[in-house]
Amino acid sequence: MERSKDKATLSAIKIASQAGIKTVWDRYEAQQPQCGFGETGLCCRTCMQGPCRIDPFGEGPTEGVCGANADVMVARWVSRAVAAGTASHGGHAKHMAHTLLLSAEGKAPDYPIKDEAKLKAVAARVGVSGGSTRELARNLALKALEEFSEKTTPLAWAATTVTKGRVDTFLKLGVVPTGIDSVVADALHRTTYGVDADPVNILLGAVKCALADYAGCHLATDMADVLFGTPSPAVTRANLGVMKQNAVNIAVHGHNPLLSDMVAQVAGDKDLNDRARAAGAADGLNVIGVCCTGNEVMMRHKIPLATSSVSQETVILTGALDAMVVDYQCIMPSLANIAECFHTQLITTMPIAKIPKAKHIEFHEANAKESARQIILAAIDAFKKRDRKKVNIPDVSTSAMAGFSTEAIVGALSLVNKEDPLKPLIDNIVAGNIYGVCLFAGCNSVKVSQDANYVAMVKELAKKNVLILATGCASGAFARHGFLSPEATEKYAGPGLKAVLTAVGTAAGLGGPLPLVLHMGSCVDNTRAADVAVAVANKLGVDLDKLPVVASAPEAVTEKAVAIGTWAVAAGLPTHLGVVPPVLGSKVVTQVLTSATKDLFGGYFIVETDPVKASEALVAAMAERRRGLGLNA
Ligand code: BF8
Repeated sequence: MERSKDKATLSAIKIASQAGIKTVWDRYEAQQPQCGFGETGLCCRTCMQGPCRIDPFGEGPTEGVCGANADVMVARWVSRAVAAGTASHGGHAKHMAHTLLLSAEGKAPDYPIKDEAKLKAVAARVGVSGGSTRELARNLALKALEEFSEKTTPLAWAATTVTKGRVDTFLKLGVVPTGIDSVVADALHRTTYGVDADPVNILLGAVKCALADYAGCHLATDMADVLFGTPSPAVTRANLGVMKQNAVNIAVHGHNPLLSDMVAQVAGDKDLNDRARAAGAADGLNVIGVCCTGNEVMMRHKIPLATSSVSQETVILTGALDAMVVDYQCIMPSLANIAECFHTQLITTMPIAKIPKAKHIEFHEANAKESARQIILAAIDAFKKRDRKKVNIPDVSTSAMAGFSTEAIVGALSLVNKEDPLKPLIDNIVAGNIYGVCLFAGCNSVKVSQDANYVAMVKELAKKNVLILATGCASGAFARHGFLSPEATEKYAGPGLKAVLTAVGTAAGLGGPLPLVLHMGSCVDNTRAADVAVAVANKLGVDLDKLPVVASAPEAVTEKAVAIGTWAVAAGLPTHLGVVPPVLGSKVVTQVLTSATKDLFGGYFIVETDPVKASEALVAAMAERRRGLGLNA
């Protein structure tokens, strides 16, 4: 299997193999064959009487030492993965809320409220009031922090952001989350030794937890917009070619814009750029993004996106990266070993995410600019040790337009119809010019040829006039392959979709179409796409499970992706996975996830590794919804 479809990634892999440096692809090969029990979810290590395993072909024991059968083992894995994902998004969101509180109390002067309109809109939505901006921000931060405690009322960030129909469904099924952290704890409790042994009940608990994940993601997005501004479309570039030979290259990698936005801001400082030049970097400082935090600064500061996810090591392999600055989540520990082969300084910044051999510069919100300055000075120091003979930056980059927040999309549509911005979108869905909407989300997996599924599926769906939205590393994949551009619309969109994207793009003053794929941000920003769908559903007076809207994670990897996929299904969306999750060992769990959830929530998982067949399945799901609405299919 070709390791990647991305020329820049392939070039970096070649450098690694010539130098005898092991990358994620080599480590994956070294793991082959991977354990068949684990691959089907039939390995249990919950207690110390194990490990227990069940033969998926029915030979040997059919239950573990405690009596847990295949269904219980697999359901437990799903639930614990969702809980870990929820804890991650929740931790990110809580960090933002604490910083908003510090900002409101005047204890974090580097984080002023940048978007008062968003502050007011979010506060009004969740029922918070306050006189001055600071008072309002303080009350909103306190309300946000309450979302993590045990509550007796539904989470405000879930209940106020979905349709009434969804709330009714969640109430009926007993899956209304009542405290992000307490729901995570509940999921861990019920799946520990000797608690919940009913696989369906465990899975309903997982859904409840996933809905708390949705609230956490939404909260993180709202807080980021309040503190850093709501994104609007901006053109920048993507892929390894954005690194500069004659600059101090600093990569920000991870998730929370609290760190990356500050590094991006401080990198504009004249004194620091002069210091970089004095060290021999004629072009000064060059900040580049990796993974989700790369998406955050791409949208708000036009910081170019170097790469994402599975190819994160390649940025160091160019030999031109002076500092890799990380916060938390999706950061491979291998970065430390790869950095050691070069002059690159790996810098960890968060107390919960240290890596042996990295330099730890703890990031403090109270003096964030000073923390960012220390980080940049460390990068300049590392630059002085750069070995020019090892520099090999692939000359590969593409133009990419990013930053289609919900507000930006509605704003663009309002240029077509000022009184009723959603009308053009709905009219075009009704007329079939837009057949449906597909949100691409999730990661890049070493288990498939990097980006192959994304590239094949976007072409298939675009020619069928499907409007494409993207977040996270999905948007990174599309950026690196040129799909976040008007040229891609000209080349790949079906006639109806092209006409709509051209009409809106022209009205927005672009002089041509909108990009083929609308980049909506990082993984927590999947809730921006949900907001658009909810607004359309409310306007049509139907629930989300009636809309021709689908989701796809063609290369899902992380527990966070499991949490997001689960809430997408609970929100009523047919949701495609292009990598088989470890659930096939249980007929019950497989049946619930791919079929029974359709009766309960309207949404369901479609597992299909072939990208063309996956596209056909998603189009079929949209056709079913269109027929249900009485539209041409
Ligand atoms: O949260 S898409 S590899 S970077 S988990 Fe991670 Fe997956 Fe990328 Fe962002 Ni999302």
